[in-house]
Amino acid sequence: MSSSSSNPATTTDSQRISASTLRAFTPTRVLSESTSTGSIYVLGTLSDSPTIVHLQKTVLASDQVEGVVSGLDRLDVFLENAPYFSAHGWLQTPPTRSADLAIKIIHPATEAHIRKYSTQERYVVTETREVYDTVVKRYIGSFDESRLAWVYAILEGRKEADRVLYRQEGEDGFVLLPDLKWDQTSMSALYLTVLVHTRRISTLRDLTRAHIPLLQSIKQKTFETVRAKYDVPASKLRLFVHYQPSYYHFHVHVVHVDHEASAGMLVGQAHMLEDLITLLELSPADGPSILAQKTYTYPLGAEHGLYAGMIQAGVLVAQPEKAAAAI
Ligand code: G7M
Repeated sequence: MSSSSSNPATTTDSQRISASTLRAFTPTRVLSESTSTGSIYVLGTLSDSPTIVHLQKTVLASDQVEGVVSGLDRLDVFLENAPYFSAHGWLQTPPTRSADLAIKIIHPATEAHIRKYSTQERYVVTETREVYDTVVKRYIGSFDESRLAWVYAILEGRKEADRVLYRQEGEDGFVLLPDLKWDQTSMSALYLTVLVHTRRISTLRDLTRAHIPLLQSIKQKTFETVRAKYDVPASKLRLFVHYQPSYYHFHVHVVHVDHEASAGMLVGQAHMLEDLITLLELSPADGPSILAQKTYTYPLGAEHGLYAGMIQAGVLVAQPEKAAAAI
């Protein structure tokens, strides 16, 4: 993400996005929205490039609550049915006040980004080992490596280096850092990511018994680091792995148990790290692991790169497309 100080509408790789850069953003359409989180993905143009902006109202952290109710600037009550009242409140605006919005920007956004964040029909697919061999493996092989640039930049210490919480070098090593999704304000929304150094594990299907020490080490170091850094005990953490993931480089999600469930935490897509370790332990000493052999059933969006292959293989039946609304 970048911006130019001389021309707010121009961006280069070495500079950053700023409020003035964003004045040149022209929205074109809403890709998707969530009424439960009050967040919205908007597609638009910035410096002639497609750009996705994700807007979400920040949550109040518990240490910010003091004085919020007693110090409101304005209150508009829109429902009065004593003892029930509903209102919109406006906070005062002292200079120290916390941010109103958590904003994520993808600039320039690729067609793959636009598809990923668009509202889409979702289907449940069942992927046997055979479907993996004939459809999924080919898709993973064709996955554009440039989409992993952000992963390699973190692993090589070129990006987000100041955010890294734990780093262990070497083929058996990994990096623990806050996920893009977490702004580090509310502990109950804690969301971290573990990225492994090895490039040999695309998905959990590639895990073997030989990876058990790596997975145990991820677990232990994550527990120790989160306890030391955030004072959150192991018993408050969910460690899980996605199948299908969005990126074919093995990573583990670390999420506070009180985090409201999002699509990526639902049954089907999320696999507890502990369960993966157990299934590897139960796998035969020689030959493919249970994780490599088993059938997986998971949700798949019609905009996902695997959708066409699943239709071709007869795993899914083609559905008519729906048009998106413009702003
Ligand atoms: O398992 P799956 O592939 O769906 O998850 C990828 C995870 O990586 C998501 O939780 C993203 O929020 C996170 N993520 C994606 N990007 C592009 C970044 C990034 O640039 N930095 C960090 N820290 N996390 C990211």
